[in-house]
Amino acid sequence: MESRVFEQIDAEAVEFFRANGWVMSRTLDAAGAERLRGWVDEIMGWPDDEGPWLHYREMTDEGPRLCRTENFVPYHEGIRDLLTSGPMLDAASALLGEPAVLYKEKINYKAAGGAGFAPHQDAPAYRFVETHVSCMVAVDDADADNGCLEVVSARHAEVLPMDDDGCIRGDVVAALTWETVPVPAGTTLWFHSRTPHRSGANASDRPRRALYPTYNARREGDLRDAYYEQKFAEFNQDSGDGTKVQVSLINDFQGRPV
Ligand SMILES: O=C(O)CCC(=O)C(=O)O
Repeated sequence: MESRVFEQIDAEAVEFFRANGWVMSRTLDAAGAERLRGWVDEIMGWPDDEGPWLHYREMTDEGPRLCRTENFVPYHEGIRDLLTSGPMLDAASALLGEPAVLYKEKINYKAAGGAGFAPHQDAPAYRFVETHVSCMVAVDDADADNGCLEVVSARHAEVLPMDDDGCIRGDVVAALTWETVPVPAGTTLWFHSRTPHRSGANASDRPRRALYPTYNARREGDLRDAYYEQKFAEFNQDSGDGTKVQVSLINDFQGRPV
């Protein structure tokens, strides 16, 4: 599959997305990508205990590293504007075919030596909503060496059989055709919530940071607050067995606990 980058989410890009379950668009110019890197540096420096945002860490051979931050949009104006208005919101609406609203957001940092994600679809981890689209806005260049995403085209019609972790069952994974999708900094890879995806560990000495907003159809409600309330309630009920870094409502993250 040719990894064409659309300049914007126009009718042709929507058609590509509907057929394949993913599409790439150029979201930021060089100055915008640089600004985003600065914003992500700021968020990485936020303290653990001074806000409702949540930092998660994983153990790497170089020691503990941030692997994810979530629930930061209310506290960062630049990223809030980027994700909740203008071209990003318009693109999400075009891909959903109706007005969109931000459902949740996260940054995955994937430091050098950071872990990857098991093959999964996102839909089983979402609550309250039926119609959603996510994307990865590359903060740093993402490539095969530092653990870019791999996707399966045209398999977004249904939720595939899962294992006990809520990830795609091994025999199904083996039968799918996986494509590696390098994403240059400032470019966005949009994907359907049932598009199978996975990523490898970061085997390079460069970080692979990426911003992941998820949008839902506005007609289903503005459910961002409800999502985080429910997620943290489910985390509190089941904090896992300590062998995994619990970052999601499914056990897709392969990082080592600190
Ligand atoms: O950032 C990655 O490498 C994969 C992210 C992902 O699939 C997830 O966070 O669910």
